[in-house]
Amino acid sequence: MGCNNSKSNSSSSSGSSRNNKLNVHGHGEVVEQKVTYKILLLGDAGVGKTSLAIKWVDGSFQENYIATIGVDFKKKDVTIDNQMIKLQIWDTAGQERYNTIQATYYRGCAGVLVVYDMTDSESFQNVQKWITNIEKNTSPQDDITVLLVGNKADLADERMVKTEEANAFCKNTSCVVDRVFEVSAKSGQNVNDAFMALVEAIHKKKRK
Ligand SMILES: Nc1nc2c(ncn2[C@@H]2O[C@H](COP(=O)(O)OP(=O)(O)O)[C@@H](O)[C@H]2O)c(=O)[nH]1
Ligand SMILES: [Mg+2]
Repeated sequence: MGCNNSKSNSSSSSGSSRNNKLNVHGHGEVVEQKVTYKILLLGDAGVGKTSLAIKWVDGSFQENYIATIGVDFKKKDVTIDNQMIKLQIWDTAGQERYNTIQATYYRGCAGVLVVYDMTDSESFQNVQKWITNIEKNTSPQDDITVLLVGNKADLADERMVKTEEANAFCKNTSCVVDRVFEVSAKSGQNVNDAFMALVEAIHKKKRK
């Protein structure tokens, strides 16, 4: 069992790198305390992981591409409670079978967005397999935070996965934030909210 219940009080410094040395200038003013969180995007091929990363970081969307961020990651800075947080967003280019993601990939990871396509019920059924993979390849000390994301909300007429069904899954699965975020990488709807909810949930734990 690789992740702690999100309601637990355990804290850990893994999954983040924190520069605890405050930069105190001559006047005793605290300038900056750097925090970096590594975030992974997991989920079946075609659910829109790459599209979500590109939408959030670059603000763009493409209808048709074999999109990969590649072996590299995207960077984005956000601010929570006046704290600047550096994010590394890792995508799983062409490794979208849950049994091919190995422990090394999770090293230093603070949080995961597990994405399904709400117009594809199989991608939702496979969410449990992604969670199992996370649990198998991480330890409770890693204290990884998981947020469930249902993508392609713009295709409302083709919806196959109910919101209540996804919320019930979240409530019954430890280490997953207790509600689903339904988003669209195409329209941008809720994309920022979903990423920020994950970062805030990670930050809340790490700060303890
Ligand atoms: N309608 C719609 N299509 C999307 C959305 N997100 C991604 N797509 C499309 O779904 C396909 C797969 O997206 P991609 O980001 O490559 O999925 P990945 O394999 O999970 O990285 C592409 O054709 C995207 O244009 C969305 O929110 N709405
Ligand atoms: Mg991709």
